[in-house]
Amino acid sequence: SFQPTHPLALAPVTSPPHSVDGFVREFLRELNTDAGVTLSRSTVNDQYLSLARTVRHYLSARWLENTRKVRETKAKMVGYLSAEFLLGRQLGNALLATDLEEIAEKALAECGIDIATLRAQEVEPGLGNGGLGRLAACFIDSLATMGVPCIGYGIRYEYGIFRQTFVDGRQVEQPDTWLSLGSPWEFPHPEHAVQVDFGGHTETYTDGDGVERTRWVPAWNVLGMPYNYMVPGYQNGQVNTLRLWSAQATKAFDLPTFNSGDYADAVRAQTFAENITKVLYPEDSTPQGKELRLQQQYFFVACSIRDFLDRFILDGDVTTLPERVIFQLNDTHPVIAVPELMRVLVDIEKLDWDAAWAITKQCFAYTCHTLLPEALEVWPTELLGRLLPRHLEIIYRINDEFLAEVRAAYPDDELRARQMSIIAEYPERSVRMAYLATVAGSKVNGVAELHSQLLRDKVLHDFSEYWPEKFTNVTNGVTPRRFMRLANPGLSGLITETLGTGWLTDLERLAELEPYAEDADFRDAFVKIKEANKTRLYRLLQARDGVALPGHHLLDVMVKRLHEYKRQSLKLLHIVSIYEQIITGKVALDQITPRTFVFGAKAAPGYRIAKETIYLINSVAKVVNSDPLVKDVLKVVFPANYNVTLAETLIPAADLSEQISLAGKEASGTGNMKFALNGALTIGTDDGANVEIRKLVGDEHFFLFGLAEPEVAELQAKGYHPHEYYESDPQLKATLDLIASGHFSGGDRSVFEPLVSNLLYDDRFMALADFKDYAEAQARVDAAYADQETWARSAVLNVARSGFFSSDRSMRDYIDRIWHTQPLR
Ligand code: RUG
Repeated sequence: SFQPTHPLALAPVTSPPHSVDGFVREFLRELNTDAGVTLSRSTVNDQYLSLARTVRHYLSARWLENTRKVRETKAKMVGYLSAEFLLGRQLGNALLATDLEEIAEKALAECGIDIATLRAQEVEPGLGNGGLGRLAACFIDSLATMGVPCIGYGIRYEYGIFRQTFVDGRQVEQPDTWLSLGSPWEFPHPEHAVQVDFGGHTETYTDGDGVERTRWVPAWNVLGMPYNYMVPGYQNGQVNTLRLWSAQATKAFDLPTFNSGDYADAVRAQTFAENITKVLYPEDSTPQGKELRLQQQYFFVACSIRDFLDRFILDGDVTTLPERVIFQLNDTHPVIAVPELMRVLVDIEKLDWDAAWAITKQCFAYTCHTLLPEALEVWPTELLGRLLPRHLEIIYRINDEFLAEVRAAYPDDELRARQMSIIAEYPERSVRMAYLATVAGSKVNGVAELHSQLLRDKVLHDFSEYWPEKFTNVTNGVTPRRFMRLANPGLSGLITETLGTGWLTDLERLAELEPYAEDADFRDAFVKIKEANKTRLYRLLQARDGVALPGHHLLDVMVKRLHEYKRQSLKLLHIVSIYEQIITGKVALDQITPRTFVFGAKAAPGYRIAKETIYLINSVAKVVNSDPLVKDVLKVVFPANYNVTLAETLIPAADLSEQISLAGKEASGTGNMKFALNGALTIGTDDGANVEIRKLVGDEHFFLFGLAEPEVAELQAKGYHPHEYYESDPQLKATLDLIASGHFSGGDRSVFEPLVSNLLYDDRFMALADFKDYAEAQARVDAAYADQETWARSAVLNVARSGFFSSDRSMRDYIDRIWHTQPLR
């Protein structure tokens, strides 16, 4: 390695001074020398980029020091492998982590700049779909805050989750060009590019020691280009790394072809390679899309494993790997890492199979995030074998050895062996990635108590019987730095005034707020903050979407991905039901609790029913919002493009949090935690982490409704007939009839017929079965909201009793139960 001689180069790297003058100097230097403009000629974007780079300077010294320490002390690291990291905006978090908020604001004000304008300039990196990706972002924030060495590995998608627009009420996807105005938070390292192979065939050969070996003869390859991001801990001087990979062609440009005039062909290899990291989770309903997705998965884990070995196993002794890393598999997307590590250890490092398998089993742990069978990935062996022939061979051998163990443990139970096989034979021969992860992983965890129990009892039942000690639960959590301190400065300020500092990194301390639920002054202050948060939201929605909202309504919010199991349609039935009762005179206006309903949801581009549901929500909103009869009591708004940035303004304003999935379908949910921590009350089913929220906040501060999971299973078994609910419940009938009548589609009865029929004759997620109970629970919400004092008391108690849902606690659980890593001293 390079040995510097200059004394300055030998001294530790230092941060710029923590002062307004120091900050101004750094900022202007960035503007002048990096952006190459003077302040007076600079654009808002120049200023934003320079501000971001300035803040980066304050993190760099600690980052370099951290990395050095991890290498030197050979500390065991968490390698968090995730196809998604839904980071949200970086500037606010970096200013908070470095304790530079005030200094930066003053410094910019002295330059004549309002920092709020620059904050608004940042485009969030949308490198995730929803809960799973946001969870990964919360986890790396917590690990940095706890000083636990971690490297996050993922994909630098050129286009993240699509930007949702509505055209005549229908979702239209636009590309998310998050990189187009510059990306000041990343550090590209082309010199550390890694080659990743695909295709071809395998062959056997005998090595110099007479050992028979296999080698992979790939057909093509691409380069993985790393981009580093700093992951700062909260005001603790710790900075971890997130390393995202971008695909590039090995030979990007063919000059002779270009010179011959075939310009398109000259860059064909480049276009082909770059497609791998072009978009987040491309449509997988076509065979091409599926193949691309497998390419993405292999691409990023192959880069990451190579990178970890090169970077941290400096003496080349790969047998020490389990002492240096635990790779956490965030869902099945990175599971191809298992055969990849085996390939590296056996084919390249020349370990014998058993030694390699012993190492591999210690290096992985697997988190499952779902119970829906369709979300458990399987790869046809035809595809996997064509793209990764050596990996398929390795998977077959892992499976053979595993099934031999199973057969030995359960002689005469061939059915069990078949059920547990990593290879499924029907409807086509394929690899069950969740089973592979379970066989290889040292631990398998679900993400909430109920989910982990259902994993053990149902989805992975045979495995949990065979390896009971392998299974554990870690309930999800969210980072209070972003979702309280940054998103809700008002409430955070009140908590700090009341409890002093320290609660942001020790969230169980929120319990100390409990007595203040009885303190009228505290409740008053709390309510005023909620009102101010609503005003802030309404201003934003006015500016962003042109909607004007009344300040005094109960704010009822349902924000999450659009999926049938989450049951946005049930929420909609409730809204239409109230509306129907008003317009038919069944209830008087003065009996209605004025409510504003907010939806935020993206539907997967190829998910037809989900997109139709969006259209129905927008159509109902249009009719309800323009009906003078209900104008004082009902509003329905659906701001387009719900993302982390919007969540940060929406959640702190909400009164009511809608968590209404069919019991047994939502693995955990994390939005539910964010709402409770910001003082919204939950209306919810006994599903996912709702169960734990309800237990902690108490039944009287939570509106429970709906079938419990065993009841769902029972109803399913005996045969569910949704139209029977329609026929026996006049209000449900009237509600569905109103939708079917064309009332929300300009009289055209055909528009929503497929949605209505789907509910009446299929209704996979039992919205009709839960409708009545849901409407009754909503009536309890109205009654509770009528007593503002009691409501405020409940809201305060929701905050006080939700400290458990910090992602710091989740990380402690992972460390104790799975990783066994230590914080850096
Ligand atoms: O749907 C789940 C949520 O319930 C959960 O809170 C979140 C984080 O654990 O993960 C979501 N998820 C599940 N995202 N993708 C999947 C299926 O692979």
